Amino acid sequence: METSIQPLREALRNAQRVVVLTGAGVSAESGIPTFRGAEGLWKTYQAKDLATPEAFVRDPELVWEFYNWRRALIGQKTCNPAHTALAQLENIISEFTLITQNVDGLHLLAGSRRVLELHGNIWRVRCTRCGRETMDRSPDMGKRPTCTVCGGLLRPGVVWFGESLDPHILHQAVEAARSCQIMLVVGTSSVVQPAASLAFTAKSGGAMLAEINLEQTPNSDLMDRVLLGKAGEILPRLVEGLP
Ligand code: BV8
Ligand code: ZN
Repeated sequence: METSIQPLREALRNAQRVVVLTGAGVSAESGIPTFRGAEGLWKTYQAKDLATPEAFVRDPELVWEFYNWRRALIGQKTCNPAHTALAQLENIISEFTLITQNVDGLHLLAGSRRVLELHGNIWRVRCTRCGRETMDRSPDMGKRPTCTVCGGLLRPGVVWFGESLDPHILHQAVEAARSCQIMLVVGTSSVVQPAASLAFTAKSGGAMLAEINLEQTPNSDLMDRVLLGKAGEILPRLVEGLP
């Protein structure tokens, strides 16, 4: 397993089709808590009580309290050098796709254009009665926000555990993974499906895989290169000097 940055930079220099798959670690240096790990959200809160459709049916006010808290937090944060480096990388690769599990919208804020938000976006809300979706950046949506069209209860526009991903977005992600030459897997614990299996899709399509993370993950063995460290330090160094 190769651990130096230079061979990966050289490979990127010669690549036409690159996919980057990101997770919460990319936003950690912006001050947004990750989900797993010592200080992860799921250490303090139970995913099944807050991020499942059953939880929302049982106690929508509790679920909204959790999302309002995260909205207020994320609303005060901005992109970090990892997001910026990925936006720069897109400018020098002819076919570039950024697949993110993050719901914070920071890749778009940093200027990334082709972004597939696999798990939705925390600023999106959807009516549980008429299905209407809107963007709403209020930090506090209240305890029981309702649809302005039909009065139905609104829910966060994110994908919860046990829910299917948007098939159109997932299809694009799978196609990009299948046909890429290089996949960078950055700041994800690689345990949530189907996102984690996109690395297998890329590998079986012949791509070179590289992981950037503070630590090894269940997918590390699949990688051609593993760069251990902070995304906000490694990615700017990687992109520096390209093309
Ligand atoms: C689905 C909501 C079909 C949004 C989230 C058994 C086998 C296979 C699958 C399953 C299974 N049991 C259950 C499932 C399905 C389940 C799943 O995968 N569960 C796992 C946990 C076992 N998946 C689903 O339910 C998905 N849907 O499969 O549909 C279906 C339909 C019906 C019934 C069954 C199946 C839907 C998944 C969506 C879940 N939504 N959250 C929100 O409010 O945010 S998940 C949550 O985890 C977040 O969305 C997040 O995006 C996602 C992934 O987490 P990561 O981003 O990887 O973050 P994590 O904290 O884990 O890791 C951070 C990493 O960063 C660490 O590795 C750390 O070392 C690193 N790091 C930290 N700092 C830095 C860093 N790296 C670099 N630099 C740093 N500075
Ligand atoms: Zn409605």
